[in-house]
Amino acid sequence: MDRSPPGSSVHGDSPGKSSGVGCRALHQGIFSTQGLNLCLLHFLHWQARSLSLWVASERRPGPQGTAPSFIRYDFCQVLQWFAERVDRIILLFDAHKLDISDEFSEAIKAFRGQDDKIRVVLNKADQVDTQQLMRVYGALMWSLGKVINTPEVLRVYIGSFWTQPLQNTDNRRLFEAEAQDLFRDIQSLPQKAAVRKLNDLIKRARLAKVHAYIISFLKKEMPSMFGKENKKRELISRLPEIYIQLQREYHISAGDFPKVKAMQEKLENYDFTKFHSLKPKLIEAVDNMLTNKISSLMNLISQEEMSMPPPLVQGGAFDGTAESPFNQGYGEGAKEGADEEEWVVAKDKPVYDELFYTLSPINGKISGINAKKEMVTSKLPNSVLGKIWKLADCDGDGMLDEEEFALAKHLIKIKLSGYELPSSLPPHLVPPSHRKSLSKAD
Ligand SMILES: [Ca+2]
Repeated sequence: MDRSPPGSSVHGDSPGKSSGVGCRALHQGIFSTQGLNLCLLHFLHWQARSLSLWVASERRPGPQGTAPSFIRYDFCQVLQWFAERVDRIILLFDAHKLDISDEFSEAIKAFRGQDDKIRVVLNKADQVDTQQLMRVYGALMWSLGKVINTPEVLRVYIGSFWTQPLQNTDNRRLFEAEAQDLFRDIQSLPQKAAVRKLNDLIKRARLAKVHAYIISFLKKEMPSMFGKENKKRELISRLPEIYIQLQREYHISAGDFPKVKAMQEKLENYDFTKFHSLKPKLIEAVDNMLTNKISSLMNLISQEEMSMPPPLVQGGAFDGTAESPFNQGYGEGAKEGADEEEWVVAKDKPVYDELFYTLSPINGKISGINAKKEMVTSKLPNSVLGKIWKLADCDGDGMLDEEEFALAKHLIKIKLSGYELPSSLPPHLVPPSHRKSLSKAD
């Protein structure tokens, strides 16, 4: 079995070397797990600054349904190699046949230590109804919780990521919002790439330090004349104790040490007498870097980003719908009526007017107290009603005129239909009689 990292053969140039512009799906490879058909890897790679890895739970048979014959590497090691180098790992699951196989669990375990890079997509969610979808979502979170260790709740994007008509349109708005969230996440990756690389450097520096402690300890323990082989064997079997001793002596957490078993296997092949002794000056230099230099580098990164914000990912799914009526939320909720000449609230105003005159207006305006009596019947929480009040009372006189009241009712309707309220009143919602006074104030 070929255990060398797949860097040159699979991926061509290392991510750091190539220089592309914009986002391109550069590489698409098919890998198989040991004897188990395969997972699909899909790499997004842009601007030499970030790299995404997609792993699908999908398995495909080899030619004519036979097992693929090109199994020549340790699949989990391949995944691990990529996981260390990418900015984002996206796991895809199908909502209509949720199945986390043992192989897929193993693959996820290969991402250990990179858990914070993992995002999950619950795909083809349009093929089940809402009730099933909720059950599948719960089951997925439960299963993933057992294999992925993150302090935060794992982000799962629900949607239907293909171009076919939706089978079940109940959750269309949810799918669109989720897709936008996912795109925004991917788009912002280049901004975080520099910080991530710096974090990798810190991780590696700490590993190198621990390595130096282990190696120099083994060297120190070796006899100068006889019994070298016996001593070596003894030291290898005592490695777990040695780890604990070094942890105490140098105040290093156990998590910074390499895995005992892998280390024991590797040590078999070395002559311990040829190891170097500990060089305190070098350790000092690493410590100095970790405590002082890194923070100045961090400052440099934020300065650089302020003077020249890194470009967002463009192309592919990121192009197209942004400026069209099919952009998410276009013409819906608070944006309804944005491109109409008539005030959108006017449609339902006769109904609102009738209500208005039951609230004892004085000089064409109702008081805050009377407006409140009516508005709380919506059962919206006071925090939301307070926001609506602020938006609706355009002139800020603490009372609502006929139009302001209609606007308040319109905003309540928007909120009750499940849309978000705007943070400030968009021009098309400003009541006609208030438009002039507002523009004068400008
Ligand atoms: Ca008012």
